[in-house]
Parts: sequence; C-alpha cells; structure tokens
Amino acid sequence: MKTLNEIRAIHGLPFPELLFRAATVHREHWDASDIQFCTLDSIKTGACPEDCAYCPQSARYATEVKVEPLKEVGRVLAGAQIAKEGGSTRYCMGAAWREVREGAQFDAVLDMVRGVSGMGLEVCVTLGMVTEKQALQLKEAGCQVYNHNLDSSREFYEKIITTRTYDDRLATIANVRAAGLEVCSGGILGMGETLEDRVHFLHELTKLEPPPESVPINQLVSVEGTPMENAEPVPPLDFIRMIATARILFPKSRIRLSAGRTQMSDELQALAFFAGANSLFTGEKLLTTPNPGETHDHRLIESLGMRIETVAT
Ligand code: SAM
Ligand code: DTB
Ligand code: SF4
Repeated sequence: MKTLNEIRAIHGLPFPELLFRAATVHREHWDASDIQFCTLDSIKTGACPEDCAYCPQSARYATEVKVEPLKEVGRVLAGAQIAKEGGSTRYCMGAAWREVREGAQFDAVLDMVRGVSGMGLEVCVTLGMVTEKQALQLKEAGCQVYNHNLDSSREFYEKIITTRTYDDRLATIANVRAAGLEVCSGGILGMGETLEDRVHFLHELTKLEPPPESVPINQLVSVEGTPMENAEPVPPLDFIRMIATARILFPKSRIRLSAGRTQMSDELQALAFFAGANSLFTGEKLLTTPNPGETHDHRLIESLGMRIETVAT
C-alpha cells in the first residue's frame, strides 16, 4: 500500500511524466485499445432521504427530478436488452435509497438481478447501505458487483453529507466484500474539494483490501436546486491527473470515466483513455442527468480506432 506522501508525489508529477507512467501501467495489465461499455438504469428515482449535497435525487432539494417508484421488473429487463444490443456488457441498476430494506421491493430487485444476469450481462447494483446478509442474497441472485462510492476524503465528506458517516460507507463496502461480491467504489471531482482532499480520497481507496475491482471517477454534474448548483468546474487537466493517478494506484482495476462527460470534449475523453480510463457509461442518461448517448460513443471509440469490449471480464 502506498503512503499519503507517495500518492501525493504521484498525483503531483509533471503532467507528461504522470501520463507516461499511467499509460505504461495500463498496458501491463490491459489491452489499452479496449473500452468496456456499461449502462445505468435508475430503478427508483428521487425522494431520497439522504442529504448528499451533489445529488439531484435528495428529497431535501427542489430539483426537476421526477420522482418515480420502483420500476417494474419487465421494464428493467427491456432496458437491459436494449443496452446489450448497444454493446454494453455491464448493467448497473441504481436506487435512490438510503439503505436496502427487506420486503417486496428488495425481492423485486432480486428478480431484476436474476433476469439481467440470465441475459448474459454482468450485473451491478447500487442501492445504498447493505448488510452482509442482503449482499449475499444479491450475490446468490446473480449479482456480480456492488457500487458504493467513498466520494471524497474523510474530512471533506462530512461537509457534503450529514445523514451518514464515512464509516457507514466503509461498513457497507466491507459487507459487500464479505459476501463475495466485487466492489465498485470511486468518487466525484468538482464539489469544492482541494487537491489534498483528492489525494486523501485516493489514499482511503487504497486502504481497501483487496482493492476495488472498479473505480468510477465522476465529474460533478451541477444540478439546479442542489447546494452545488454553482460549483466551479474542474480544470480539465486536473481531471486527467486523477484518472492517471487512479490507474497507477489500481493497475488491475477498471477505471471508469463516469458522470460529467457531456461537459467534456472528445479530445479530453481521448486523453482520459490514454491516462488509463477503460470503461464508461453509455446511453442518453446516467441516472437522472444527460449523458452523451450511444451514437456519440460508438463514433468516438471508432474514430479513435479503439474497440468496445464484447465479452464481460
Ligand atoms: N443511493 C445510492 C448511494 O448513494 O450509494 C446509490 C445511487 S447514488 C446516485 C450513486 C453515486 O452517484 C453517488 O455515490 C455519487 O458518487 C454519484 N452522483 C450522484 N449525483 C451526482 C452528480 N450530480 N454528479 C456526479 N456524480 C453524482
Ligand atoms: C457512479 O459512480 N456514477 C454513477 C453510478 N456510479 C451509479 C451515477 C452518476 C449519477 C450522476 C447524476 C445523475 O445522473 O443523477
Ligand atoms: Fe440518495 Fe444516493 Fe443521491 Fe445520496 S447519492 S441523495 S444516497 S440517491
């Protein structure tokens, strides 16, 4: 495990040196021409009791998000079929819940997991806090991955969320691991955190043992009505620094270029791929905010001479 100082040193390397090292590590473990396409589906939208300051789905903020109860299983499976036809190998279902509660709704989610997994797609869910027992039920239903982000440094976290603690987050990740699921955990840039917060955030992620199999790096999508509606955009090359540092720290993990791509040029996304990103969310929408869409992404990958991964790994 790297120390805070070592991580700070990597993150602060001269830009070309950082990119060269990240690109080298990338090639040691992956085919750097391959990109994994994942699709998100918001299976339960809005009215979330948590107060995450970045999130348009929190009930505390007046945003334009249309509240929707848990989707019917059939609608979710139809969405998964479309995603599969568009080249996605992973289907990630997200619910605006604080935590999983056992009962009819969780049973329906287990049915969705069974259905999507039966279609030959990798299944990932993000449902808030889970117990080990619930994580095990998900695993038994065919779920492979659980997404639960650390979001930022421990110090910054309490400035953006008051309804749960960093240790709650870590406990869920430990439950997911104990149940034998893969862990997907990353964060968000552009919430007003300092460079030092980003270094601390990466350090927290490296403390997870074994490391998360995927690390989504989101750029804040600032949504009107949330406390972060006027957040300063992230300097584009700082975003790339984060991707490259994550690639070096997590050589064998998927580094996912996640939210915020509609604000990024194709050139910047190409640089992110060079810096080690090897996965993205495709489709017109993330959970509630816009995303570049499949046509754009197919064209982008083709124009770069890269390939969409066809087999789930
Ligand atoms: N409610 C569950 C939870 O918080 O774990 C799952 C869904 S939640 C929307 C999943 C992740 O989306 C959050 O952890 C956060 O990292 C990311 N996210 C939410 N709103 C975002 C925004 N406006 N911009 C970028 N990422 C965002
Ligand atoms: C992750 O790190 N990013 C995705 C996924 N995991 C669940 C969610 C991004 C959400 C962006 C805001 C929205 O569309 O509501
Ligand atoms: Fe709820 Fe998740 Fe949004 Fe937080 S990030 S408000 S827990 S949906």
